[in-house]
Amino acid sequence: MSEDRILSWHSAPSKPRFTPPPGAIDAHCHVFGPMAQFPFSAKAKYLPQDAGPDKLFALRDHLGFARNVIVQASCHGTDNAATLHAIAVSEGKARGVAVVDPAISEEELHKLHEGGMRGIRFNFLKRLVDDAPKDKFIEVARRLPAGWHVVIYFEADILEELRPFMDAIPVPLVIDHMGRPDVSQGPDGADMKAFRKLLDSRDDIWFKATCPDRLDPAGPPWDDFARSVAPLVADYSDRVIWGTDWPHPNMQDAIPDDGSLVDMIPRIAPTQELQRKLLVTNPTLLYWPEEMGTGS
Ligand code: 0GY
Repeated sequence: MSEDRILSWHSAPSKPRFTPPPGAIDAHCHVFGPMAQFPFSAKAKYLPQDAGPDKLFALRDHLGFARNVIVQASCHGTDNAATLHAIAVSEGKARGVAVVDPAISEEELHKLHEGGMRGIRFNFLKRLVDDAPKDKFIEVARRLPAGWHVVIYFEADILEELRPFMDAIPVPLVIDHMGRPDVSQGPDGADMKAFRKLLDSRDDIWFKATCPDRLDPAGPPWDDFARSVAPLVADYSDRVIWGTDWPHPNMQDAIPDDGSLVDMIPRIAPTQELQRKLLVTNPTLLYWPEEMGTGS
């Protein structure tokens, strides 16, 4: 294995003190490769070491989770084979979010649905993708299979610029990592205020209360993240989901202990009712809606 391939995950994460409720879903994680079977995209902006489904599912069990939502990582471009493979070998315990060429046919979208995908992701981070064509994204968002949603990944400084684009998407939106606010500003800071305004503009915008490791430069125990995010989870408790972000793409310098990430959950969702919504009810509604009797 080449030394140039990035290792971004903790080799021996601690056992969390917090026990997730039965049926808990890690709703934001990825797989990388294995490269020999699923080569990375020629356009990949990072070249990670293999982090396949066996490792992901071992971590799921170690952390006390029941299921995963696997988000296609940018290093695999628009070839979803690695993610589909992971879903296929999960024994029904994973579903996914795809990244597609906006020119994808209805037939291919249907195949992705059959393979367990329930949404597509639009990535606006310049360090991860070469282009993000808004008009083409809107076009494909208009012809997604029934029940699908769009996941959007952007940084706080382009939230306002993206508002007309997001307004034009006719299916539910799920915002990765809350649009990466500066959590050192606190719960009433400009970034959190702008994000709340976005959530208030539509009742079908969901978000991931994820990635203290990415959003809180002070590092563990991620106090700024906890104090900024807890009020958001309390105020929008029916629209928030959670995930580890394993294998933490690109996090070479501050690789988080996944057990410590799980121990953040009671700090942002202090009651059992909030924990159930965050980890079970809300992600089930998005990814296994047939279990809620609301769709397929
Ligand atoms: C994340 C964040 C990142 C990477 C990706 O698809 C990806 O490569 O999502 C990042 O580098 O910020 O959510 O996994």
